[in-house]
Amino acid sequence: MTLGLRFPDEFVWGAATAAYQIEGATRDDGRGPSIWDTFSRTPGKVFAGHTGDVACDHYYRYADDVGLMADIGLRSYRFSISWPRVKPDGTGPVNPRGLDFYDRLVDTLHERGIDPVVTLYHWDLPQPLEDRGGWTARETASWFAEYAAAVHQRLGDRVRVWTTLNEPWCSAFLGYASGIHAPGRQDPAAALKALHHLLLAHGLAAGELRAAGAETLGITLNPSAVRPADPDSAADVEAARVVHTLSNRIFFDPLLAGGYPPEALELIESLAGLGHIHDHDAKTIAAPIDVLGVNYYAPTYVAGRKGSPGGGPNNPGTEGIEFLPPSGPLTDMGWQIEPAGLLGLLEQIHADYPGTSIMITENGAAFPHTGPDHDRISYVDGHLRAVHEAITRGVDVRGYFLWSFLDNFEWAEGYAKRFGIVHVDYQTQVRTLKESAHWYRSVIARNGLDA
Ligand code: GBH
Repeated sequence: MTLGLRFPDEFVWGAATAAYQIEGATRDDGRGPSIWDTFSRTPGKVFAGHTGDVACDHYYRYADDVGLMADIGLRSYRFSISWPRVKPDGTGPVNPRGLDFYDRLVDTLHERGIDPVVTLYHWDLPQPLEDRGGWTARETASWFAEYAAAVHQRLGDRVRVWTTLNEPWCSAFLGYASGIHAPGRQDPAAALKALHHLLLAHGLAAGELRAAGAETLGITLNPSAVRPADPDSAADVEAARVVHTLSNRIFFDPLLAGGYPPEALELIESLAGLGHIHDHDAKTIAAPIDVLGVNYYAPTYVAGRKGSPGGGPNNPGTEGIEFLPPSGPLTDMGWQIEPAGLLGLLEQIHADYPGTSIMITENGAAFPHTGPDHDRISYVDGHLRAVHEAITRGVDVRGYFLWSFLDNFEWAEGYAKRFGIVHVDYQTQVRTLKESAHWYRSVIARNGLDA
């Protein structure tokens, strides 16, 4: 018998969710409206007009859900806090009943021996703040830091790991450039201002959390694994470098290397000016972090092609670069399945930002709920092998959070796409462990995979 692939003893095995995607109870206990409540009610924005009003009803079923997590053997659970539950107006007084929910959740997790990992912002901006400019307004960054401090004050004695934002690329570009996510604005200048204010929000909140004694601090990004269509073509390699700079380094460098790369700054200046970037922001944004959260789903292939319109509104500055359509095996989202993309990305972060500790804060796949769950198992198995290989090559990867614990509200796709290892029947709210949940339990139990 062979031992197979074993992960480090301290490796953290978890699963992840986000507030608006699972909680429901959007009008209960004093919660205010978020931009996703508004957006999901806007005709044509979300598949079949689905909303998060009920979602998985996790707000009321959290205790049973934590029981299922314990059945699966999760050591850690990554969830997000709903800003509009904690501060219904976004700023101003705390709504204690909103915090009570997370208090109960955290206590229940501890009772089952599951370590909570908190994300402070997973896209549900309080609508009153969007009405005041949303992420295009500098004040939003300060309000976020105040909210973060309020959450830490209540939960800081029981939560060790804190991350500020989930995927600010999505908040900025999907929210304000292409508009496929809330608030649905389509203005490249607004997107680049939002990007800066999101980074600033992270930095200010990191300062608050550190001062309050947070043990482990970080942020979660969704870096693109950008690959040249033809690695032997100089034009394609250059195209990959440009996209890596404008969609990845535009986040990595301010956070980890003290400032925007010059090419990114040129793009920002040409589209939005530089008036929104203040002298001390670079220092604030570069507040030291303990862990970088990486979410990875699929690679991005690009080619240098003169005359190509580029990657569309989510990728300003990429004229002359073609974004290739996904090919080979795809998930139900139409995303290309390629674990090597994750390995390459991890090695690149390790090489360019040495000493960075990484957690895979999301990885997983949507597949329809028909027949066996082999596709999801094979997706996760393949990506775990990539993570293991990265660790073998010296990358400091501390843990893996499977997206997602439950089937849930998949943003613009509504409930049509199922990422869960636990099936949710939305008519009855009955949960059923999928084959992938049983498989994941055995992975966790033996801290690794068969050879
Ligand atoms: C994550 O987003 C989210 O954090 C999570 O809430 C969500 O449920 C999960 O993944 C599954 O979607 O064609 O321009 O959109 C992933 C977001 C989706 C961002 C794919 C990049 C491709 C570029 N990513 N997207 S674009």
